[in-house]
Order: sequence, then C-alpha cells, then structure tokens
Amino acid sequence: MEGFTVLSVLLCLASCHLAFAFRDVLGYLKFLCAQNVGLLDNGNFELAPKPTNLNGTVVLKPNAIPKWQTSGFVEYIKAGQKQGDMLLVVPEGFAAVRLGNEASIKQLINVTKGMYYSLTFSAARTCAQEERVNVSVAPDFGVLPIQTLYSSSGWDSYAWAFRTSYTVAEILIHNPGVEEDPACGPLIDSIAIRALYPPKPTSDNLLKNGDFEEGAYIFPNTSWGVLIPPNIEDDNSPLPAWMVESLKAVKYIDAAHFSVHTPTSYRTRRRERECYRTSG
Ligand SMILES: [Ca+2]
Repeated sequence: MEGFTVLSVLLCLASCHLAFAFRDVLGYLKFLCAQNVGLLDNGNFELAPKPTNLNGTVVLKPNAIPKWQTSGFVEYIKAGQKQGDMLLVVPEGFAAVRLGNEASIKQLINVTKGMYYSLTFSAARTCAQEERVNVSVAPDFGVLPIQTLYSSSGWDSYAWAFRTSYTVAEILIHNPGVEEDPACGPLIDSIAIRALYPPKPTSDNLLKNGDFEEGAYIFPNTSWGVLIPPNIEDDNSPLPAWMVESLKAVKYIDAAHFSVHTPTSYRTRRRERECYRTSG
C-alpha cells in the first residue's frame, strides 16, 4: 500500500511538472505571437484570389486577395508574367501585387499599444522612372522612393517604422503616383513586421544601439539586407536611436550573409546575426 502511495505521489509530481512545462511552452508561444515577428497573414500574396475575382491580372473585388483589403487598380501578378516585352519581377515565390495610380492594399493586425514596430516589404518598380510608396499606420506615414535599384535582381527590401496608438494597427501601402498609364506602379511583395525595443545606453557604450543589434526585420532566406530610406521627416526609425540623414539609403544587413563584426558572450543568437553598413 505504501509503495502504491509513493508511486501515486511520484506520478502526480511528474504530471504536475509536465503541466507546468506545457504551460511554460504555451506562455512562450504566446509571447512570440505577441511580438508580431515575421510575415503578415498572406504577406507574400501566395494565397491567390479566386479566378472569378480576377479579370486577367486585375483584382475585381476589394476583398478578393485573402487577408487583404484593396482599393483602386490593383493587379495580381504571377511569376514569369510579361508586360509587352518587359518581364515583371516577382520578388518572392509565385505571386505579388502591383498598385496602379492611387491604388492601395491594407490589413489590420493586433499590436501592443505604445510599442514601436518596423515594417519590412519588398518592392520593384515597373514602367515609371520614379515611383514612390506611401506606407502608413495612422497617424504615422512615410513616403519611400523606389526609383533607385540597389540589388541586381531588380527589386529591394525596404524598412519603415511606426509607433502604435491603439491595440489594432491598419497597415496601409498606397501608390500616390499619377502615371499616364494607370496600370504602371510598383510591385509589392513579402510584407513583414517586427517589434522594436529601443535600447538604452550601457556601461560599455554610452551610444544607444551603438552596435546596431536592434533593427528592422530581415527575411532569413534573403541575402541582400533591408534598405532604410532617408527619413528626416519621420518620427521613428527602423534602426532605433539612429536616423538616416544622407540622400542615400542605408542598408541593414546580417552576419548570416555578410562579414560583419559580431558581439559575443551575453547576446542572443538572433541578435548576433545583425549589423549594418552604408550602401551605394
Ligand atoms: Ca510572393
């Protein structure tokens, strides 16, 4: 009988331990989800509209693209598609969207009120010599120039930062252009987000974020980093504590794809992968 009691106690302790471990794992997963790290829902546009909601490439309904609301002349562009003799560049995977004159896409996401976030997205210009993208989370917005190509692939990834005023943020990407051909406009793909934690000076370094360990989301399977456009007029920076004041963008890169000085010892593996350099 005593043996049975001891066994019961041991089983109870073991199950309690497992329950606590399970709760810890759940808590950690909730913590990760709350950080909003990674692609937005269908942020790479690989979930396609129903064929009945498309007329060729043109999206016919505002909610045709899963998880997104569109406005204006929006096209769903598939890899390998041509416009005349020009091959349209799809930055990632099977598909992307193209925003015509005054067209926009938007998505609501849950966020932590008062928190800083950085948005990363890929964009390619098409017919126009100069194209711009207006990225906003009300009341913040930024107009990012797309005309300069830094990568040889015909498109680049860009970062923009904002601070939330509510627990829900509406991510809106808008083409403010008024080209002669309303179909002309930037291609957009791979929209991701990352919470930013503005660093404080340490006893080792009085500069805030002097080692550039805190910054924009970099797609782990990409090797070209993220452009941080000049943003003199913006309140927030995707590279916390730093502002880009030159006419050129700055490229934020990671140690996984570039040779950079990486800190050792107490820093996390994720943070060890990041650094930055000037581009151009
Ligand atoms: Ca895609």
